[in-house]
Amino acid sequence: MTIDLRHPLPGTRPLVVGAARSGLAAARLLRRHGLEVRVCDARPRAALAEAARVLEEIGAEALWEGDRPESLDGRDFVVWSPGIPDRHPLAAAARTRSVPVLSELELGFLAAHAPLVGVTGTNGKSTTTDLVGALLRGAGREVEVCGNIGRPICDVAESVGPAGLLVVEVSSFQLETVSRLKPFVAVWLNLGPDHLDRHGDLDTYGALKQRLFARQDEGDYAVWNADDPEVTRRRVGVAQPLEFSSQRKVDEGAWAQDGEITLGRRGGVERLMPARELGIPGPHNLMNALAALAATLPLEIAPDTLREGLRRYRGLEHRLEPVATIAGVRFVNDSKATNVGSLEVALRSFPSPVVLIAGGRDKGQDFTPLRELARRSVSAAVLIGEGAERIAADWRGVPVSRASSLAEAVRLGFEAARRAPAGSGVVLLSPGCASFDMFRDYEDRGRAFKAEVRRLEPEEART
Ligand code: UMA
Ligand code: ADP
Repeated sequence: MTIDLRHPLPGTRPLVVGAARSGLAAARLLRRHGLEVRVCDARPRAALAEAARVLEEIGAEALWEGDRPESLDGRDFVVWSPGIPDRHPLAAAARTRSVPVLSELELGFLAAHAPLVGVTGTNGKSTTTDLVGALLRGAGREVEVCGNIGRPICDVAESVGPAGLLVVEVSSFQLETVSRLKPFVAVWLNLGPDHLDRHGDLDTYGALKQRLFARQDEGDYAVWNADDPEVTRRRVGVAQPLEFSSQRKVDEGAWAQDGEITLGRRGGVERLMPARELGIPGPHNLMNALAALAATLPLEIAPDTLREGLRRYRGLEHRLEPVATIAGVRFVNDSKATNVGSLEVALRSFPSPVVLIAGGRDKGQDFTPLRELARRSVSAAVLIGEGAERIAADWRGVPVSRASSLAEAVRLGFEAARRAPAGSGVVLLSPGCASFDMFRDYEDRGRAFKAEVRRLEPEEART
């Protein structure tokens, strides 16, 4: 027997692996359909008290310290959490036993009534996903923004009707365990080195991104970055192509030329607005906006509505977010910069050299491609976390110091930036590394940074 969501499931007795946000959302969805759900997690019950309470309440079985192959016994399919690499022994055991493994993302897709707009890439996913959501909402469409952005798709998949849309941020982790995912619109923003500790090399990482497009058909749309050769050389699938570019006109899609954002569709051209009127700053955000526009083309939104939406949209917390100016020093929170590409964008965003706070969980990244840029644009770097030594080694010639906490880094950064000519000092937190060595996640790190900055204010008032 199979249970039919919108699409059939491979069985009735799932094992959900991971009891964090994705696992709990998947368990809730499956229990709503009456399946006999077992959830396992490596951590002990004491560390997951709230999850334990939720699972009890919905009537799911829980196996704590239980991410072991034996947890598969009696199970006919597995729902996988993205944070767990799929080389895990439990996934290997499932494959040996021919038990299908699907990601929480795929389960959400199978349950969804609405078509999906899926956004992937190395950087800009959250901003673009959120912006697509804002543009669609502005057009009066029923929409939920979900996925890797922090809200599991399984929590909202069934709450949007067939005329609405699910706008989903899609990570490479989620794509490790998909085989049926078929978005109506799929967007590939860019590709650069990231998550190499998990995926090994750029080609494996890129091949995972390709899976977003692999099962689309001729009625679907694929949105490609025409300026990123790493994306253009990996175009796959049969969906109708749309492109975006900040350098040249494209046949179908969105581009910027001479500062004008322009749309092209079925031979027609619409000059939308000057790029400088965008509510989010910087060339990278222009690309995000163009990608979002290209993604909305199949949805036939009126140009006036798009214009209004783009002017109003102000971006997300933790992305080059201005925090405060204290004694002439500007503090900027870019905690979401967790890889080399986003760090590069941040360093290029300031006209004069900044004091940079960087470091964190070392994902095996190479910072040498940024050495010359750092020598020009970083007056001093305060390094934190596990990645500190690698950055220091890769950036010979850049003045660096170490801090054992973010609080100390903020203090050292402030002192260094005060030495800059009046009014030009900037302390930028743009770590270029993941946060998990010192913080729960990048949001926790960003909030900690802002709290430390605020602590400087009264001190400053006393001096
Ligand atoms: N666990 C095991 N065995 C292991 C390892 C972990 O049982 O060997 C357990 C852990 O104890 C934990 C659970 O599995 O309880 C881990 O779940 P998870 O890491 O998938 O956490 P979620 O809360 O479900 O968060 C995930 C995404 N996390 C990751 O991909 C690491 C969130 O993206 C996402 O927002 C959320 O699903 C909702 O869709 C975060 C992220 O860092 C923001 N993403 C990466 C990125 O953006 O760079 C890809
Ligand atoms: P993601 O969800 O892919 O991590 P975000 O929108 O959260 O993307 O942005 C993450 C980081 O990358 C931020 O530091 C931001 O300034 C930077 N960034 C945003 N868009 C781009 C882009 N198109 N190219 C490079 N870096 C970007």
